[in-house]
Amino acid sequence: MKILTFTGKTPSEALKKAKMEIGNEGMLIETKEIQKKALGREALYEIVIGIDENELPSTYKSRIPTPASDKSLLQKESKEILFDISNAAKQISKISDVTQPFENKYDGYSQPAQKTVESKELKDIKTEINKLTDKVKIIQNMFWDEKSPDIESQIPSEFAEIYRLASQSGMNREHLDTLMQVTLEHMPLKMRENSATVKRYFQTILRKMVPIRREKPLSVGTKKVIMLVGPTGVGKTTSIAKLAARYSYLLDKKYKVGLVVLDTYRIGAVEQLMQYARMMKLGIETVVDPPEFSTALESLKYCDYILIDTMGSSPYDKDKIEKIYECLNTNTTEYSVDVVLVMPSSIKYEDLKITYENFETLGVDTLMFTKLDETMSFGNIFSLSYETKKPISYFSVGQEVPEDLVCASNDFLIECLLHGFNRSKA
Ligand SMILES: Nc1nc2c(ncn2[C@@H]2O[C@H](COP(=O)(O)OP(=O)(O)O)[C@@H](O)[C@H]2O)c(=O)[nH]1
Ligand SMILES: [Mg+2]
Repeated sequence: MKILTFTGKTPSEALKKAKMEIGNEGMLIETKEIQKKALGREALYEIVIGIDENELPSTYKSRIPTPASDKSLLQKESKEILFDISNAAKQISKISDVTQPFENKYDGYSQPAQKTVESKELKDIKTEINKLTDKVKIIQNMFWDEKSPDIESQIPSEFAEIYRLASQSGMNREHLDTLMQVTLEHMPLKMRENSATVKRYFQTILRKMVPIRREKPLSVGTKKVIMLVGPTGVGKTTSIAKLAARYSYLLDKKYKVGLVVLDTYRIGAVEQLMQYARMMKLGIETVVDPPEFSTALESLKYCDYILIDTMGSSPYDKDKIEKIYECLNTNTTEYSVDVVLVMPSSIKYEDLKITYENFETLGVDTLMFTKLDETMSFGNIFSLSYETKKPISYFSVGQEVPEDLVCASNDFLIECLLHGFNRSKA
């Protein structure tokens, strides 16, 4: 047995919607006025319908939100209680005709016919139903999350699926609450009626919340210098190779690309990039001390794109960051350097934030997230860019050079966030 709710400006409008959605089967359990008519505001009624799951049209079944899987015990309990309610409701309908199969029985503003004299048996059943209804409400609220008392009371059932997806995505709790708040406040009432329209609206809000820096073709005569910074092992060198291949031969226009390796650790660690440079026949310069940085850029001035890889190893990247900072600070060339902070999407939001704070002093322009193929949840990425207001420029979705690189787009990130990473959609 499923308990469904429908809303409308009048009870009969809500009933019409119910009929359109689930046909004539089902039983009217309750009619509530959930919003009083006021100046400039329509009244809002909600009707509660109980329907046997087998009688639900197949098109409707698929739209009923499924609660979180890890709460299966609660689900079971909830189902049993719902079943009890419907059984009790059926008994009442037999005894007193209070709840009726809703076909042709209720089509106006007035409440359903009610016998004035109630038998003791009927009263007992009603009390029982009230108790069970309260229990269902408690269980429904537990499906949301115990930690968010303010938002949970406002979340309508149509939001269940989207709320579950977002809260399982690793998104920061406060961001999720803001997101739900904004969605609830701004969503037109008529869009709230089913989970499909709720989801669409929610996706629109998500898209607007996440900053993205789209790749633009270089305008004539301009050059771009891009430096990848970030912890060791996140995929900077691999990404430099992917970008180098992209700019030098994968785009419509073929650009001249040069590489710089800023080696703050030990000579020899540059070999990985040297190999890529040889394969792609690209100029490459190595910088060990900061004064060499400007010289390296000058010697690659024939290039349209100069890509700078940084490496080094020290606890919390402190020495490395200081050295990079010095290079940027003593840059005497005409080039401004676009600093891209590279981070793996496989670590949780709190760790991403610590990494960001470590590298923030370098004046981060954009964020690049790697290893999207190694994670199932993407709310951490969303939350970091939302929190820092730093746009995302690229995603790395695997180890293969050059193909596993995706230019950032809102659609791609939101798709990952709600449905997981899908290589075919990259
Ligand atoms: N699965 C996966 N592995 C990656 C990705 N990007 C880089 N890697 C791997 O991560 C390891 C470290 O990469 P590297 O570019 O050397 O990291 P760096 O220390 O930041 O320069 C290598 O084994 C790469 O193949 C990615 O998007 N997905
Ligand atoms: Mg490297």
